[in-house]
Amino acid sequence: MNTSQDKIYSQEFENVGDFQFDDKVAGVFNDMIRRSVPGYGQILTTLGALANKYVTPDSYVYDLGCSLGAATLSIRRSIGSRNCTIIAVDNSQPMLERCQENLRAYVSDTPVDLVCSDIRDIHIENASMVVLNFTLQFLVPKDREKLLKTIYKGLKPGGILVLSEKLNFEDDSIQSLLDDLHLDFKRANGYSELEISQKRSSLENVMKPDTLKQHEIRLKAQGFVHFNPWFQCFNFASMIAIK
Ligand code: GEK
Repeated sequence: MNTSQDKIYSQEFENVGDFQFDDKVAGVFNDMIRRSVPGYGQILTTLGALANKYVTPDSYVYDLGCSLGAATLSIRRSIGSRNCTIIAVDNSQPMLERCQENLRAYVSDTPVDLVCSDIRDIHIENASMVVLNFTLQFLVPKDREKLLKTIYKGLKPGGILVLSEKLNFEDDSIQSLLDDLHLDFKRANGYSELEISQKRSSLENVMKPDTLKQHEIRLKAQGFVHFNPWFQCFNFASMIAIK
């Protein structure tokens, strides 16, 4: 996968606009997400392990907000031949073009349908696994419940949703401690103070994290029987919800 270094916010901008998944971001995304999201590699590996346990023959797997296809690739590698199709969706054309190239680089018996669409417009059916790997947080909060309802309906009984998100915390001391640890993680990965603060401003209007409690309440309200985070590092978590 392309590993061009993310230097997008290294020069000072007069006006930092809202973050967009445009061509510039797509070109450095692999580097950006690995240096910004603690545990990203671990989460990808575990998505494969979960797929191996939960993906049933003749079903669909949905990767919603697939970006460059990292989750899809991990799942596809792990499930072998199960007569399944992975439906990978993103509304950024530059991401999908690169995703297509990444998928072409490997052979597999599992077809991937790449769909350029808003994930709010996707019909979900006969799904044994749905992945929202750091995507739900980019929807306006009022649309999150509706998408989770659609996912719940489209999952087969026993099917799994894996939801990875940045988290907010009710406790201000915990919030500021975990924010600080995350900032140190970014510094240790070579981001300057300027890059960190400009990226933060660009995400302010675009990404609104929920608390773990909000996730749990909303998922259970849709009918999910089992819920638990399986991973947390600082203010990032990955949760499982099983129908
Ligand atoms: C990974 N899952 O590497 N409809 C479709 N796509 C959307 C929407 C929307 N409404 N909103 C955002 N996206 C990936 C990483 S990145 C996370 C996911 C991050 C897409 C957006 O274009 C981008 O590709 C992705 O969701 C979010 O495992 O950048 O922190």
